[in-house]
Amino acid sequence: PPLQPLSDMARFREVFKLSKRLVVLTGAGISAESGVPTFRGPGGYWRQWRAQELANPDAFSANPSRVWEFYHYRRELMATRKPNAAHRALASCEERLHAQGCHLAVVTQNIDELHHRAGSKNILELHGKERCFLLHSGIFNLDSHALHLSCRAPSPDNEDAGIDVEDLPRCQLRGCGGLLRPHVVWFGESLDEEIMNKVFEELDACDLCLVVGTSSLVYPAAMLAPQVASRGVPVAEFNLEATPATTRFGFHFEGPCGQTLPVALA
Ligand code: BJW
Repeated sequence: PPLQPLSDMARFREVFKLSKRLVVLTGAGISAESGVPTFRGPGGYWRQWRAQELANPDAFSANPSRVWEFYHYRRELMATRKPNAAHRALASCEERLHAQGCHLAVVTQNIDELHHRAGSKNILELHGKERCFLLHSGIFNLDSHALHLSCRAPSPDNEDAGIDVEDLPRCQLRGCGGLLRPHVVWFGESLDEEIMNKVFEELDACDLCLVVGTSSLVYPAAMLAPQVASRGVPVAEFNLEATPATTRFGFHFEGPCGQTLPVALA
């Protein structure tokens, strides 16, 4: 693999024009220009905690109220944010390729649903969905359940509300009453096997892969694009900075992806 990836846009566009199956792997950075904080960037704190300190099952067991407040805050924040030029470039590229009998899949680590709202159709979500809850492997949509937390404002500036565990969102099916949790994949938890199988099918068949706005630090997502590169398929990274995976890729485009991606996929 090249040690110094190319940042030659004209060269990338030649490769892009010949490709028939694209996979675009996205991370929190693609939503940064929409105003959604990334995990490891400067806005990665909520109250005094880093997101990764709350996005794990131990944090939920120890303090379900705090973790619920954190997700409630993010859910409300995401609902007010809009897809940006990078999400839109992917959606219109998918539509264009589809009309030509070609194919584009978005594999996202994000739970913000901004790809859906931009109009992307072929989306595989690795880490779950912000709006759903989970219990006993049943999935509940937010709309169909009263959310007791809605009367509180879990601002980053507030103290912990210390909500009684009985008052947290509960399963309303057949008198179950169990404590619901956000339907997301936390550290130490396995990713959905069915989704991973579809992701591997897409990656095995692709002839071009884009990696957009991810630090490539969190596994197994971080290994996907390097695996594609190791079978000789061109991979292009779009990020504000180099990542631990950059040297594995053929192309690297530095800068806000809301600016670089629309040019790359025009
Ligand atoms: C821009 C930009 C702009 C900004 N334009 N760019 C192998 C080796 C080592 C460890 C492990 C391993 N396998 C498993 C592990 C353990 C663990 C792990 O990876 N730990 C590492 C930290 C070392 N992985 C797991 O536990 C995973 N499960 C698993 O592997 O199961 C099997 C297993 C079980 C038990 C034991 C062992 C194995 C699960 C991982 C789940 C991650 N979940 C979260 C929360 C999801 C829900 C939620 O949103 O709350 O997913 S954590 C968080 O990180 C979230 C993200 O999707 C994920 C990745 O972050 P992402 O998207 O890359 O964001 P950032 O902030 O890190 O980066 C943003 C990037 O954008 C930066 O590079 C910026 O420069 C860039 N950027 N603005 C372009 N405008």
